[in-house]
This record gives sequence, structure tokens and C-alpha cells, in this order.
Amino acid sequence: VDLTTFAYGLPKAELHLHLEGTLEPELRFALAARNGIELAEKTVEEITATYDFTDLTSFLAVYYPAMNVLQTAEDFHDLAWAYLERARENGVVHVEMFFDPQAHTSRGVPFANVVTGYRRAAVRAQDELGVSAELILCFLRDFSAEHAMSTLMEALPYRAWITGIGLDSDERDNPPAKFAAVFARAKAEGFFTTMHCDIDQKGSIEHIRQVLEEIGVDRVDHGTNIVEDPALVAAAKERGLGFTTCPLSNSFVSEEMKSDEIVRLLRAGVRVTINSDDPAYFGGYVADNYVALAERAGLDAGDLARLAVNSFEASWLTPARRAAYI
Ligand code: ES4
Ligand code: ZN
Repeated sequence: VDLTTFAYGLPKAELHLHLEGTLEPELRFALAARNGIELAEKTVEEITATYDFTDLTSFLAVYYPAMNVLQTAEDFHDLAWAYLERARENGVVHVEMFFDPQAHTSRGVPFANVVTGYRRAAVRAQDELGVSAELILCFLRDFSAEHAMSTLMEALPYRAWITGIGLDSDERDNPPAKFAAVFARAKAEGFFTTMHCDIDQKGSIEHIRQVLEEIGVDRVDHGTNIVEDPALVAAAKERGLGFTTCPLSNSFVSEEMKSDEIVRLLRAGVRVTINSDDPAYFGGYVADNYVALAERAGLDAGDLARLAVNSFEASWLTPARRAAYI
């Protein structure tokens, strides 16, 4: 078989996927109609014409306003369900999905609508698709640490439905250390933890150092700039720390795909994984990211299989459930 067919068929876990980043233009129109919302754009082409991002800021400026159509639990269910069907077609058998409750509660949508809708889709995915789906609650790092803490408190009644806690949105001037107390509390509550660490500027290595040495996360989202510091790479390898990289996303919000960094980590034996980030916005779902990286970096089927094994090893499945896939 050709490498694309192989990449699609390869059983894999997806570990870096923002549910709000799976909102395709067609579903946005359908939800707007259902909720009586008038959109400025009238066609799919008018929407996709706004997807000319050059950096994270220009992406987030399109991303957050698009979420206004998400209001009821049914809306959140329908969004997650559409993603889970696409994920299955991409060979995904397990997924740990980010969601951003503050992007919804801050515009008046109840936390319960968000979490019950997403949870219903996750349960349905196991029953109807054989895909296990877990939720990771992310804090918006451009909101205050106090807002993150109150969001964590709001989540505690839903503890059984939430596997991990993450940190996303605008990283500039919002270092990991800003959230040290809230992540300490999350760990005390028994959540797994991860953080986005992707800023492209001098000093980005300081954010990676903070997540490894001060926060003590279970995984790092992006984090490819760690290649700048061989001692940190060695520490990450020693700990078996997972890195969730996103090639197509990088080619939008960074200068390039960062294939050199990803492959260097792969060859060094670091637990690097391939993911789609915001597939509705960045031109491809997870198997498309495997293919794009393979084409850019000259990877073969064996490399892609290693990346898929890494995705299970870096997952938060129990050892018994993980063993079924490796
Ligand atoms: C995101 Cl690409 C990216 N970076 C930071 N936060 C995000 N949330 C959704 N996509
Ligand atoms: Zn992300």
C-alpha cells in the first residue's frame, strides 16, 4: 500500500486535539441556524477565506469568535461526535480531547452544557465506534490564575469525566509558572497534567524548563524547542515524557512545520507524537499530519509506526489498556 493508505490505517492515539478546533464551516452554519444566530459570512468559501493565519494571535482572533454558535449540550455533543467520526476514519482508536470551558462560560454558556455534551459524545464513541475518548480541561492562559482556579472548582463535580488538565491560548507573557498553584491543586485532585509550550521567541526554553522542573507535567504540548537544550532533552527522554507535536498547525502558526525538530526528537528516542491540534482550521486531520510530516522529512512506514506506538506510550491509558494497542 502507499504511505497515505498506511498512515490512515495505522491504529493510533490522538493526544493533542482541541474540540473547539474541529468546528467545520458546514457545522457552524447548521448550529447558527438551529440557535437563530446570524453569521457575517454566508458561504463556506467566505469562512475559509478568513483562515489566512500568520501566527498564533491571528489564528486565535478567528478561532474564539467562531465558537459563539456553541450553546446547548446538544451543540457540544454534535461538535465532538462529528470529530470522533472523522478520527475513526483516520485510524484513531483512542483520543484525549482538549476543551476550553472558559471560552464558553465567559460568554454566558453554563459549564454543565459544555461538559455534559462532550461527555455524551465520548460515551457514544466507545459504544458505536469502538473509540475510547477522554476529556482534558484546558485553562486559557491569557485569563487570570484565579479564573483558572475557579474553573477547576467548577469541574470537580464532574471529576469522573475529566482525565487531565491542560493550558492553552496565548503563551506570550503567560508563562507556566503563572499557573503553578492551580496545577498543584489539579495534581492533588489526581488529574494528569499537560501544558502548551510553543512560544517562538528567545526564552522559550525557559517555559519548557518551567514545565519540566517546576510544574512537573505528565506531558508537553508542542515543546519541540527543547532541542535547543541537550540536557533538557536527556531529562525528558529519561522520564519517558511525551511530546504532542502538530506539523500542519506549526506550518500555520509558526514559520514552518518544525519537521527537523520533530525528527531529531524521534531519532533521539524521545516519546514524540503526531497530532492535528485544530484540524478544521489547519487543513487536515491526524493521518494527514502523519503524511505531511513523512513527505517533508522523508519518513518511511516504520517511522510512522514508531510514532503511532509513541502515541499509546504517551497516552494516559492504564497500563492494561495500553498493552492492548502496543
Ligand atoms: C491553539 Cl494552535 C493553539 N495554540 C494555543 N492555544 C490553542 N487553542 C487552540 N488552538
Ligand atoms: Zn494546541
